[in-house]
Amino acid sequence: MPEVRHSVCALDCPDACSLLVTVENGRAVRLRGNPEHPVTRGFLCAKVARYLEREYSPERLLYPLRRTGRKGEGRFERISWDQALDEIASRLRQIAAEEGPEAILPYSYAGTMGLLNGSGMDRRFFHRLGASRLDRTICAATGSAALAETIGLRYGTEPEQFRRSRLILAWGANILGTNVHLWPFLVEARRNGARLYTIDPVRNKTGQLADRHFPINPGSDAALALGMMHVIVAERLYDADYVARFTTGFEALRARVAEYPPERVATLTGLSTQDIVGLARDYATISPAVIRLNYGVQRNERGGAAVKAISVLPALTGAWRQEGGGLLLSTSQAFHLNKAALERPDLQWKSLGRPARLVNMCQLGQALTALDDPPVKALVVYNSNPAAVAPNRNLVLQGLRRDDLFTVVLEQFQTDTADYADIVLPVTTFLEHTDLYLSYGHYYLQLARPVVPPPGETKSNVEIFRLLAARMGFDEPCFSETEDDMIRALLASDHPFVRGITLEELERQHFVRLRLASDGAPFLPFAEGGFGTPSGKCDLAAGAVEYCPPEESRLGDTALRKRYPLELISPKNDDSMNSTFGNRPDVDRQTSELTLHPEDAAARGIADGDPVRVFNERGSLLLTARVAETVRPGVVRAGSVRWPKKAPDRNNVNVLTSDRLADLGGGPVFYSCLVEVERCGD
Ligand SMILES: Nc1nc2c(c(=O)[nH]1)N[C@H]1C(S)=C(S)[C@@H](COP(=O)(O)OP(=O)(O)OC[C@H]3O[C@@H](n4cnc5c(=O)[nH]c(N)nc54)[C@H](O)[C@@H]3O)O[C@H]1N2
Ligand SMILES: Nc1nc2c(c(=O)[nH]1)N[C@H]1C(S)=C(S)[C@@H](COP(=O)(O)OP(=O)(O)OC[C@H]3O[C@@H](n4cnc5c(=O)[nH]c(N)nc54)[C@H](O)[C@@H]3O)O[C@H]1N2
Ligand code: SF4
Ligand SMILES: [Mo]
Repeated sequence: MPEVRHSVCALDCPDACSLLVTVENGRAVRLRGNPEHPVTRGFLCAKVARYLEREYSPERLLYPLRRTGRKGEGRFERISWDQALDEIASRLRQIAAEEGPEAILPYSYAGTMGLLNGSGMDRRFFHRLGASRLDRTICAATGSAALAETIGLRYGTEPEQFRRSRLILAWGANILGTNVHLWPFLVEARRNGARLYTIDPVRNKTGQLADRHFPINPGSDAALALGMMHVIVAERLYDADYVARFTTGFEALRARVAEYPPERVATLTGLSTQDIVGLARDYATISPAVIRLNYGVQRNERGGAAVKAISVLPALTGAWRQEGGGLLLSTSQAFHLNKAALERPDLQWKSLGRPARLVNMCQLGQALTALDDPPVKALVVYNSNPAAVAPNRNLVLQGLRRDDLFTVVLEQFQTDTADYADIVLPVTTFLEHTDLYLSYGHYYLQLARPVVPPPGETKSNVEIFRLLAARMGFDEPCFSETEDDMIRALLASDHPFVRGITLEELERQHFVRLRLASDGAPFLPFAEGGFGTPSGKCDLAAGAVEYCPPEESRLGDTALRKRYPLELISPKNDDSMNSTFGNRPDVDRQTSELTLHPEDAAARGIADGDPVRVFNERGSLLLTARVAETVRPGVVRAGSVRWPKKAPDRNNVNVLTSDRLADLGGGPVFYSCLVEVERCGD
């Protein structure tokens, strides 16, 4: 008899969908969105609607493997779990003894958003070991640091409230591609007369359906926000009452924005003066107005400034007062769970007597080739595919190729990174293990139990680190905790948003709204102030940034832009999830294309469909040209992130991207990347 079970999509996506899985004879046969979840609303994105192909793919890793070929070559032999765990434990023990435990580096990101498998037993293990700590900056660090300065909390407008908005700015946010469950609320809003504007160097699917599209220069968003505030202040369109009661630093902001009249902002952003003025007036006078800001806006050299300047706009206009007004970058900080009980950073005191050193994950290549005292001698990768996703790929590979580096990779599939491993460990998918999920795009906490049995000899990250801890002789009680113990530890929080939510309630209901407001009333986080800054007010002075164009841009370093005159951005591919699904042929094709504006193509004798070489001083890459006006002249686009091993030149776009850091938070600058393009011979 088919049975319907509940699960949660674990992919790194703001939607964190509630899933219904039909299981027949122990096999999942159907996957759909839970119609009862207020944000999932019964549908899934196209990529995960096909997730069962991945679940039952013949390419799934099922057994532990030991490398037999050269690093990167991909030749392995099957070994037993005992052999694998013994070898890992003895190598880690030896490296810790010889070089100190900080010679061991974990490398993980959001392959799963599950808290237990993403930052649970693994963190306990590495803290107890005294390993280097990874600074997990690769996605959101810059924007998070910016919000911390201006509004102080990563809370945002509830997605459900977008149906009440009258003006929606999708600012560096490809809603249809990366946050599709917000879209139905926009459709509802627009049926009631709302307008949707997109601000993006690329006219993607979302931009094509917008009422207005503003094709901004990459990395110039801070200038646009300053220009808008110039108009809003000059024309007295701000909410003086809100500003007086719930903000600080208005005078500093007023002085700063005076320096950014629309004419100046036009030369910086590539938008017309008229458009800037019009946008500012619409934003300040159409109400409620909401900004869907996404992380696309902060993956550049000026990303911190951009998020700081943009994030004070709704305080200036008082948009936070209204249901359907405000700004949404992330909701994640509202999940005030007991992370310390889960991660146990205190265990570092036992191993090292101090916090371990921090290694920025955006600079993995440097960490593996230049870091000293101690050098990195062991790398343990899970929930991530750095050989594909990390910037400055040539340097990353140089590091991964080192013969004296011991590399362990926990994976579901034989990725490029797994090809460099000494030992590969096969792991479960989210359909096969227990986990607890927060979301960075809504306010529901969710529990998922295994819905199908793990295939072959796969084990979860939690189980693997539990077994490794035992092998290492770590005997603290936290290493023998069950998944349920770990969830109870996380829920042991006194914060009013979480207080009283129990495992039993989650078990019964599958998803539980945080206790944000009484009786399911709309959550208006900053309607009456309540910002997370030291003053409790929105810090307008922090938003009063100074702007200059990114060095690596068409308005930046002169010598550089002469050699490499095109700005490459490599945003998310609609039908994949970073490098997850990169083994699908359709995804491989989508991520093999470079979109150029007709003027830039013509100037180089490039026609649609031509093979092209894209290059800069960091590397060179082969792609297929797509000539289209969806990018503005001077900007080229390649969807990310391709599996390099599927490409004829075994490479991907991150061979071109830089491992310099953004202006704040230690985040990456994937989209500050100058290149030149030439047609290749046939
Ligand atoms: N389908 C799909 N969904 C995903 C992912 C995926 O790979 N595929 N990845 C997930 C992850 S890890 C994340 S972090 C989120 C990210 O979600 P988003 O932030 O929405 O994704 P991006 O594609 O990085 O960027 C969004 C848009 O910003 C634009 N952009 C680039 N540079 C600039 C700029 O300087 N200014 C402005 N205004 N716009 C700019 C890009 O052209 C793109 O259209 O999506 C998640 N969801
Ligand atoms: N050029 C360019 N590069 C980018 C970006 C970009 O926009 N452009 N985006 C950046 C961003 S925002 C991000 S977040 C990063 C994402 O980079 P990553 O976090 O590395 O994301 P994925 O590429 O999806 O790789 C996740 C891997 O985890 C594995 N996995 C899934 N579940 C589990 C599990 O339970 N256990 C284990 N052990 N493994 C599991 C999957 O099989 C997959 O191979 O990429 C960054 N890189
Ligand atoms: S990837 Fe996002 S939209 Fe797709 S099913 Fe998962 S959570 Fe939902
Ligand atoms: Mo991300």
